[in-house]
Amino acid sequence: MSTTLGTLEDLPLDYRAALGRLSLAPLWPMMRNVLPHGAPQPVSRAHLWRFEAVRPLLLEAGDLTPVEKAERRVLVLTDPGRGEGAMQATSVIYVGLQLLKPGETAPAHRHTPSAARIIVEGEGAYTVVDGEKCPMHRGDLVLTPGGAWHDHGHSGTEPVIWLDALDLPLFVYLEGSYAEEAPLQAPRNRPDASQAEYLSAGLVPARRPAVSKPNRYPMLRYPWSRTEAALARLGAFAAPGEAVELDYVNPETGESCLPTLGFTAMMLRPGETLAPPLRSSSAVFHVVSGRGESVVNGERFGWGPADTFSAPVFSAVTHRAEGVEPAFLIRIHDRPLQERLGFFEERPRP
Ligand code: GTQ
Repeated sequence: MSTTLGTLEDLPLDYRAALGRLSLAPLWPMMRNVLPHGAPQPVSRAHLWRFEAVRPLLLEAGDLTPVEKAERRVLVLTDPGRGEGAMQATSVIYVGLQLLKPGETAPAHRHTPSAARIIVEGEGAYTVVDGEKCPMHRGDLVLTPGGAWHDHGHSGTEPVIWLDALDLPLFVYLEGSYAEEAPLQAPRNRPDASQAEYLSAGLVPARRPAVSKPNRYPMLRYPWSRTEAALARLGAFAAPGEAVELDYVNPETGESCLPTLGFTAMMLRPGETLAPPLRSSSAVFHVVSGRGESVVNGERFGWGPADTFSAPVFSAVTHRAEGVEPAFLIRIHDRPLQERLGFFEERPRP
């Protein structure tokens, strides 16, 4: 049943004025804005950010703005559907490209939103997360969960660039976003948990009864070398057209590695087209290596290494690798949040 609802213009001017004076508004003229029929009507628009176009401007920011004047030297990937300066790529997902030059440090802070980084270019940088020093190599995923202290440093010789993903837009919407600052952390003198405790699937450190406080984020770094090897092995035995995709999870619980954002690593084999169902979640795809093409709601994005593109909620997306090599992508999405709120869904493609 679909009735045509009354409009604001149906109402006498003096009645509308009286409502306004009392900070009131009629629901029915705005009902379909907030409750459209059948599916949400996203404001976000799919977009491709080419790394080779962003990179020179990010390096220029390195000359224009000292890191002390930036705290974090980042160019934000802004959703064209929301106009200039939007601090988000989709409803929930913020992504930005961050530059750290050799010898620079970005001071310690912690904030309510959660973050993760995907390393794009350069060697020698590291992030210290609650005292754990996480090296950053290309393709690594490094978590900084909400409330965790983190600072960045760089002991290499070339600029380092990484992609930040945060659930910042959600926290801003909730009026829950703020940060605290502190001096640089003294890192513990031991390798991060991915190199000391969680080296092999199915093996976790034996739980000691004396350890009373469970660590909610036992592993903060997911080295790309292992992810790529695992994908190659999975792909070797997957049927053609079957998704070769691995979920980044908390190794102790199997749950998403952050509360609101999820991450998967995908391998697209040459010649195969991947056409997942429509999903109520939004996504940002980052190309770790390879070339290919994705079609998002009919819009064609040809991509290569280090490019990033977005897909709003319920997008129809297809991916295809080009050439003879597989392509590797990381998908950032907000399904964990939607599952926690009880409304995540998938629908068949039209
Ligand atoms: O590196 O801590 O892109 O706090 C935005 C906010 C990066 C960071 C961002 C941040 C950071």
